[in-house]
Amino acid sequence: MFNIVLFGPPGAGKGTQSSNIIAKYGLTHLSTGDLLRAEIQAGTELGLKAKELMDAGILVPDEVVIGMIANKLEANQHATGFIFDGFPRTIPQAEALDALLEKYNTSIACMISLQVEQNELIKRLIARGMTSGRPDDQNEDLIKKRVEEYLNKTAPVADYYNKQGKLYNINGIGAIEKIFEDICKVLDSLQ
Ligand code: B4P
Repeated sequence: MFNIVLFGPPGAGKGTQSSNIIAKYGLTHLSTGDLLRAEIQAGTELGLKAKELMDAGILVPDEVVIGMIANKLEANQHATGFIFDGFPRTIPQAEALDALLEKYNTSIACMISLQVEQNELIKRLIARGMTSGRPDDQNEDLIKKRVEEYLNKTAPVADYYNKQGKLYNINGIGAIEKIFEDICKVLDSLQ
């Protein structure tokens, strides 16, 4: 299995680049943001609880997202590999992911970290909010709260993978195709 973590602040281009990576490398996409939004759409109890937190720009509890990922891994044991998009977002999530993958005799090959500065993130998410209808993209204060959550709780996850020699920083500003090319160079060198 070839497993990668796609990492970056809200609006860095994770969802955007995931689509490109999946199309080229045939990996199975696991986006905790998408999984949570599907729960909200389905009106489940989990979705109702998650919605309150997501609409406030706050991370949902670790055990909730870890449980969702565990179920997906079990259901896709024969995949050629996974792209983890927006997960792990905390150190306990990263530790849980390593333990889960070990159960299936596999591991993370690399973390691709998209580097984008805050003003650009805010600009992108406000623009997306105009068409996506996503409640968490609707105003600048809320977006700043998400970036603050990222800086406090998520940014340290990069160091976790750096210590394992698996962190690759990629400039996330500029043409989507150029950023994808830079990502491919890393992925091709590891396959
Ligand atoms: P996510 O769904 O992961 O959403 P996101 O951080 O906003 O990033 P996304 O991937 O969607 O955006 P992208 O950068 O592609 O999370 C939403 C919420 O769910 C979190 O706040 C949290 O509450 C909860 N959650 C999810 N996972 C969790 C976890 N593991 N633990 C706890 N809570 C969790 O794109 C943004 C915009 O930029 C797009 O409009 C795109 O077109 C544009 N764009 C992309 N690349 C560009 C480029 N190069 N130039 C210009 N624009 C670009």
